[in-house]
Amino acid sequence: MPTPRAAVIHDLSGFGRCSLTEVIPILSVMGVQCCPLPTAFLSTHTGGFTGFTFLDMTEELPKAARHWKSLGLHFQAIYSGFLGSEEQIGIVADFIRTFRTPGTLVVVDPVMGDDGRAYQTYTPAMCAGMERLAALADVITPNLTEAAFLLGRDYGDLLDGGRALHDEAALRELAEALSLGGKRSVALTGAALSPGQTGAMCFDARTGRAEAVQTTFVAHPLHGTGDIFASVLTGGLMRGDSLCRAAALAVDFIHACAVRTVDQGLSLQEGVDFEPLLGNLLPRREG
Ligand code: PXL
Repeated sequence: MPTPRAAVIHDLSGFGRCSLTEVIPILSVMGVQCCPLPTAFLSTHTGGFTGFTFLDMTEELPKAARHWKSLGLHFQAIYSGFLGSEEQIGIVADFIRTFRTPGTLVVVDPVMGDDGRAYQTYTPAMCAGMERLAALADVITPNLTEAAFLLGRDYGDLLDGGRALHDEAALRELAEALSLGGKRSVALTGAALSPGQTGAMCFDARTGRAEAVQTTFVAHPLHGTGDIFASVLTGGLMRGDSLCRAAALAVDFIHACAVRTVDQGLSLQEGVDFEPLLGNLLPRREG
């Protein structure tokens, strides 16, 4: 079988483990060839750092896409995450329209913020644009903050003052509401059915059903887990796993990485210590 190929549209942050420094190793170990389109180069990620550098790659993206088109490249998946400017919304949307074929899997991780707040480099216009980009996706992977932004709801109201946090029916409704009437699949991250758990609520557009996947919650500040989740999910879907199975693999992997990160005593800035555990994602041997 030829190695499947994915166009991965995320930033490259030099230190702190997120985006392309997670996306590429994870998809590679899962048997996918990654073709990166870096949206920006940063010295570090923006969570818990000040003074980071930021090189906006907006002008390069259409040029690289045109070159790829001239080469006749095809992608089994297009997977986008953190964007560097408002203009990139339209550029990534054009990329999807240009390269999508009937079999292409389009995953949009609508990276915008966490804990009720937008990330430092995200403007309100970018958040509004992300909703339009996400409308093109087969699968989206918002956290609860991004879910609130996509639905145009107040984060506090969405969680019903915290009550919705551990309410399976409320989380199921949220995932369904994000599916645009069942047209796209949703893996809503940070969905906890009880205080000691965490995981995802998955609405699968193929079955029309929502199901939760859960693991034990590791109470430690972690950065870059959303990128790990969406990357493992994309790798799982590309090798034919169902949404729920791919999400369960992602949730279990993040749990193992979180335990290791705590054991190593790493700070929020360092990100999640995932590299020694990449072998957990190797393709399963049948028989
Ligand atoms: O993990 C999301 C993310 C991606 N890229 C950069 C970030 C963040 C979150 O803070 O700062 C640069």
